[in-house]
Parts: sequence; structure tokens; C-alpha cells
Amino acid sequence: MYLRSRDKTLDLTTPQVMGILNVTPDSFSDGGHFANVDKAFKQASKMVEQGATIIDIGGESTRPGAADVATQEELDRVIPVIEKMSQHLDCWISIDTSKAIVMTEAVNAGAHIINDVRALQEEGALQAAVAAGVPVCLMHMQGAPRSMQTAPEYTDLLKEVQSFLLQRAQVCIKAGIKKDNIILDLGFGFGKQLKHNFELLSATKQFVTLGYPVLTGVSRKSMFGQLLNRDINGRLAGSLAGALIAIQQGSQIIRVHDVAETIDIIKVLQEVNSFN
Ligand code: 9MG
Repeated sequence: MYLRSRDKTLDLTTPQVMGILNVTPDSFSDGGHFANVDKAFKQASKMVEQGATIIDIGGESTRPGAADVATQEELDRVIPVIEKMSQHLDCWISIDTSKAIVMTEAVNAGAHIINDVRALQEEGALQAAVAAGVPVCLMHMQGAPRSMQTAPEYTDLLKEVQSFLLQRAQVCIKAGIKKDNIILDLGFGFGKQLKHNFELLSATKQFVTLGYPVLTGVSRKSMFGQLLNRDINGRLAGSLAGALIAIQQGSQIIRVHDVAETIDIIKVLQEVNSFN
């Protein structure tokens, strides 16, 4: 399985690491505009050196309860960083946004993937993604970031997540996005209780068999905080275990904060698999 965008091809027969680059005020906000672009660029360069093949850049927090960000503010945060990355770094750039204008501008600035936690359901998003002609990541979420963790309930979790993703994929295909350019994501932590997150993780293989690349994002998420009673700084072991489980079940792209450690577990797994 391959992803293709612009002049790039990404071989998904080996797991690919997507490094997370948040350019929200809580991540880079102390040194003024240019200093912040520079810091974000350095962070991206470090993740690429550590082995990330994709950098996912986001200017709007999607954490539970996070406030909305105005379009111009989001553009001001992400576009200068994307421009600098596309000039100086050899990696795939993914834009984490749900806004049509940000998608268009980000791809014009050099982004290769659109990562949308709202699965291209916002106004104009689907049309913007079709026009951009790059791969898209469609994520499942119950509710919206502001309220999604209030009381998420499912009658049949796996069936509901799967039918949502397949239905969104069909909408995208009908609108003109190639099947090969559609990535599915189970949406860990997005409108899910602890038990839902772990049931989904255990069922990763079922989603992989649908024939689309599967992206897994469990890095530092509250599912490990709750299970292991750890704050955000104590979730590395849980996140690596989650990544390993997803990879062993066939997930091709792993979205993480801790790139070097994730690359290590992939190397261990590849060494073991070389004997089979
Ligand atoms: C932006 N963002 C935060 N968590 C995410 C996840 O799990 N998947 C994707 N695709 N994006 C995410």
C-alpha cells in the first residue's frame, strides 16, 4: 500500500511515524512570531531526524473543552511554519485542521496530507480537499471537542465507528477523492470512554481489513492517564504499548509526540518479525 502526494510516495508496508507539531499558544508562545516559527521548525526538524516521515501540524487544539480558533489566527499559526518546512525539510507535511480555507492555504504552502478530526464534515471542507488533490485522514468522533467527553455512549461501538468511517469514505470517493488517498482513524479519545478506547484498540485489525490505511493516535492520551493513573508526563510507556499493539494489528501510520522512542519499538518489532 502506498500514499501518493505531489512528487512524493510513501511506502506503507512498513509502519510510518507521524510526529505531532502543535503550534497553539500553549506550545510556542514566548518569543514573538518569528521566534515561534523558528522553534516550531526546529521541533519539526528534530522529529524528522529521529525518523518521523510525516509531521502533523495543527494550529487549533482539539483537546476536550478546547475553545474555537478564528480562521485568520489558525492561518497565522500554521502557514509560515509549513512554508519553512516545505523549503528546508524532506518530509511529508500533514495539516491538522477542519477549516476549508486552512486546508487550501496549507496545501498551497506545501502540505501533503489533510488530517481532519471532523472527517471533512465542516462547510466547504470536502470541496477543499477534493480540489487540493492530496490524501485525507478521516477520523471518527462522537460529538464535538467542546462537549465530546461528557457522556459518550454506543449501542455497538465497533459497528458504529466502522459504518461512520465507511460512509465518510464513500462520500469522499463520490466527491472525487481516490480510494488510495483515504486514511481512516478510529479517533481515540474523541467521544469515547476508557472502555471504548481499549475495545477499539483491540479491534484495530478489523479496521485494517477494510482496505484503507489506518492511522492510530493514542500518544499521551487520557486513556493511559485513566488506566495507569498517570499525568501527561507519565504516559510514555502506555503510549508505546498502544502504538505496538496497533502496529502488530496492521496500523500503518502512528501519530506520536515521542518519535525516537516509537522508532525504537518499531525497530524491535521489525527485528523479531525478520525471523518469521
Ligand atoms: C489532531 N489530532 C489529535 N488526536 C488525533 C488523532 O487521534 N488522530 C488524528 N488523525 N488527529 C488527531
